[in-house]
Amino acid sequence: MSLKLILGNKNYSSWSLRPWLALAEHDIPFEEEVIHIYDPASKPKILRYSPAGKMPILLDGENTIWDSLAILETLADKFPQLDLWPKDPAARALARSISAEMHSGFVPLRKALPMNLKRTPAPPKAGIAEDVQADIRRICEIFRDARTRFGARGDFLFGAFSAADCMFAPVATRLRTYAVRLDAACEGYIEAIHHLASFERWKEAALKEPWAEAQYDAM
Ligand SMILES: N[C@@H](CCC(=O)N[C@@H](CS)C(=O)NCC(=O)O)C(=O)O
Repeated sequence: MSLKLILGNKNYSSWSLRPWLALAEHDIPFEEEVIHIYDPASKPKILRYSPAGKMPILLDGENTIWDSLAILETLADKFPQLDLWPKDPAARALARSISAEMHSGFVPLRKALPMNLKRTPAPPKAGIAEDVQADIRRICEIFRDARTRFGARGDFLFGAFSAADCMFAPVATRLRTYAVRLDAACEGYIEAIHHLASFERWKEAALKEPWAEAQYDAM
């Protein structure tokens, strides 16, 4: 059964990057359609695919799955051989917890440092407020904790590339885009995300997109 991913702009849509990375990094064949999020005419198009009206959306034969984490869970069920979640129960428990934490939290950071792959790396014009600093500290603690406990056999949070890395890849780009100073362990992880062949392909496509969003580009 063929898979199709409906995605927002690759330059800005942090949620869309996550399931795309899981499929692309594992060379799973899929079709994709990018819809310009910030064009008011796009809403009816998105709603034709999903009642939630948000992307990413996965079309899997007769099933429609929306929401980045639900799509990753679906892919983990559908392709168990990929070990999208780590096999070890303790690692799996941590991977699920931090993925859910990323999914439902870090609102100050998300608002202040939006994903913008075209932006030349530099600190945000408004500086970094204390609530955003607190989010950054917690994210780096997550990176260090997972890498120290479970990351020894590879460059990613749990060693091999996993769904947790898909969840944290967008924030890894934000930390670099806004030139946030981090310790060597966190920098090393962010570097590993940027070196993923799939991420490089996503970024190349993002840089070619014609759309610009002044509200984000001004930050
Ligand atoms: N929690 C959702 C959030 C999805 C979301 O907010 N997507 C944005 C793009 S980054 C969107 O589709 N916005 C279009 C709109 O609100 O009209 C997920 O994890 O997929």
